[in-house]
Amino acid sequence: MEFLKTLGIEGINPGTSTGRKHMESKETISSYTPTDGERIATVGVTSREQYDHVVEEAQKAFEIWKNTPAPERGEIVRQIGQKLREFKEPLGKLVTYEMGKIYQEGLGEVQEMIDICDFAVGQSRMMYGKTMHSERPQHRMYEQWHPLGIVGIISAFNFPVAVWSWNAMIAAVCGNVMIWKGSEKTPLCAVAIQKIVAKVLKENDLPEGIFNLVTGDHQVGEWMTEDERIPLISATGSIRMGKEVGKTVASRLGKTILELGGNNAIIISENADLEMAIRATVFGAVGTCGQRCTSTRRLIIHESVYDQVKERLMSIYENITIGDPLEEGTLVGPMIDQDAIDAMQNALKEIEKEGGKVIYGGEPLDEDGFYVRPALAEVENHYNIVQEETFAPILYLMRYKTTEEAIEMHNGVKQGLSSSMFTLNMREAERFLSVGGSDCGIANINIGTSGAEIGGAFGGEKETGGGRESGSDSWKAYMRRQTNTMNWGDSLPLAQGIDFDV
Ligand code: UN1
Repeated sequence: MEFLKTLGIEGINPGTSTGRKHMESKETISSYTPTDGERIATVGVTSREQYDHVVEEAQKAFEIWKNTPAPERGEIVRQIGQKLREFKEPLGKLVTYEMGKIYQEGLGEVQEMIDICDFAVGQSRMMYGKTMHSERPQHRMYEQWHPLGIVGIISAFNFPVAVWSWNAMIAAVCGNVMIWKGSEKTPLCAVAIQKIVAKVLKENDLPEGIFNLVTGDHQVGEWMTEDERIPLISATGSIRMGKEVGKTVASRLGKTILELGGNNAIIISENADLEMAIRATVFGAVGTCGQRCTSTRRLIIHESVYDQVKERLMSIYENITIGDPLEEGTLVGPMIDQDAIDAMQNALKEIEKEGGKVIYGGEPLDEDGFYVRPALAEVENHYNIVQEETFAPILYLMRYKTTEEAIEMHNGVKQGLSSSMFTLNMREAERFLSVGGSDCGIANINIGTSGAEIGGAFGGEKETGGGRESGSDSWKAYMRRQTNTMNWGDSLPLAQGIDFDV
């Protein structure tokens, strides 16, 4: 595995960025490749002592970083983007090997990091505040944005590097320092990225404490969420995890950005370009083996095209290449681990129990690694299992008669991340995007639910958590807003015309 060497991955790897020799990790976690279940390497788990050391190093680094002009911070991010370009292929391979998504998607994930670096470089010169007209004479009012301090980033296995970069690159140009806890299922991706970032910092005589790494299970996550030294926690993962994180951080009045589960649907109208709709559906449902938070889980199909769509999907699913994700031509790689397969099998049973029908696939493949055949099932929207996000390639087929009914079904779940409608009818499309349409953070016409560009704000409503990351003005969540009023006159008029003579 040449790419492991290129990225500096060894048999045993430190999982803590600024861990000193005398603080070596006692515990380690192993990283396994889902492609054949073999162990790749081990990574040291961050101890409490190491954790505190990291926080202290981050605090020290903040003093330097916050006083570095924002465009200069952008220059460091530009250099990180440059290094990611250099290492795009080995990084893409590592993402594929450790997480299981196909190589095209592994490369796409690294590209997503490069894109957000470019975006953040521009943003570093555009953190604008407003000026207001004061109600008092000879007064000037304006607002400015300051960094928060340490930003804690907790990311998930399915996007082991890109989601960190959405947060870290934007937060960095804002002047924050980062502590990243990657997923314990993909620790090597985090180690590889940390090495790249540390190199750029070193080349620029900046402390590694600007970008920090910690490794471990939920214990390390709890230290972060409970830690008053970390004003903002940005967490990606399950709704169950997000509720815990939200509660803990709120109890100390900290800030959160939560990017949790989705239960994303595509509505295929009778006015759709069916070929386009079907291609988008397949990518959304089986891409990343159904393990994106934006994966297409529900397909709401107009009754007049239902049979046609169903048959077409069945025949595409029959011909989909499942196998080694590093191999060219593979469209579906493995799931992350046995637990994921078990959860999928359980969901398939639940579907039948509730009266639904699995009409295609679902079974694990009889080979090494965690391979499954993506499944199609006919269900009704109100089934308990349909209301949940099962992180697996199961696509639920449902039929509708009127647009109103389709939108009601569409919104009839607790999650609200991504959504889409396929139609060539302008009125129907606008209705889907209007206030009475999709209730999701992302709503598309004639493209699928997954594969968002970094330029937009990414996130969702309801149980998806309400956070926004990546593009648009998401940077504001990583800063504190300060309203300033400057009196340049020689008297002291009070606001609201209050008379207070002393
Ligand atoms: C995720 O699954 O957590 O829109 C993120 C997409 C990707 C990001 C997904 N750009 O599918």
